[in-house]
Amino acid sequence: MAVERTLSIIKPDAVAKNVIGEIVSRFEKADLKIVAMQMKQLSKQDAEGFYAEHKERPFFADLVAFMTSGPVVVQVLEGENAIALNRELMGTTNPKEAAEGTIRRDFAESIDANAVHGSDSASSAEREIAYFFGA
Ligand code: IDP
Repeated sequence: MAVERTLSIIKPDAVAKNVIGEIVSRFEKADLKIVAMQMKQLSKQDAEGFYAEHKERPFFADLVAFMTSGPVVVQVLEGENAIALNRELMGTTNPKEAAEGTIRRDFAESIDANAVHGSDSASSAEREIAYFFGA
């Protein structure tokens, strides 16, 4: 398996709940290394650009409002199979359907406030890492 990098965001709901450390600890216990990390208040423009692929979806305005409602923690995770591994640790988009022991099952309330973001493919990871951290 290849060593990959993926972009993770701890979303405003999880930051507000004081579980940054618990979430980061799950990444570390799964052998993902935090190779970059930044706490950031996203602007409307930051959030709209990041989620541009969803701009025609009915939930886009709510998603942008939520992502700018408080600080987030943006990280680059590195490790074997990091993209799929992070998605596995996160659980499904809707926390009510997420498997036991996943981050979303344990820390998220709803499909809008679902604790974490993780790149879903190698091409998204590349674009998303560059979006926040440059080359
Ligand atoms: P993902 O975060 O699990 O990759 P995506 O389909 O890429 O899910 O959607 C991005 C984000 O948009 C989700 O994490 C969630 O916060 C929000 N979202 C997705 N689908 C819905 C929906 O049907 N209603 C409200 N928010 C949604």
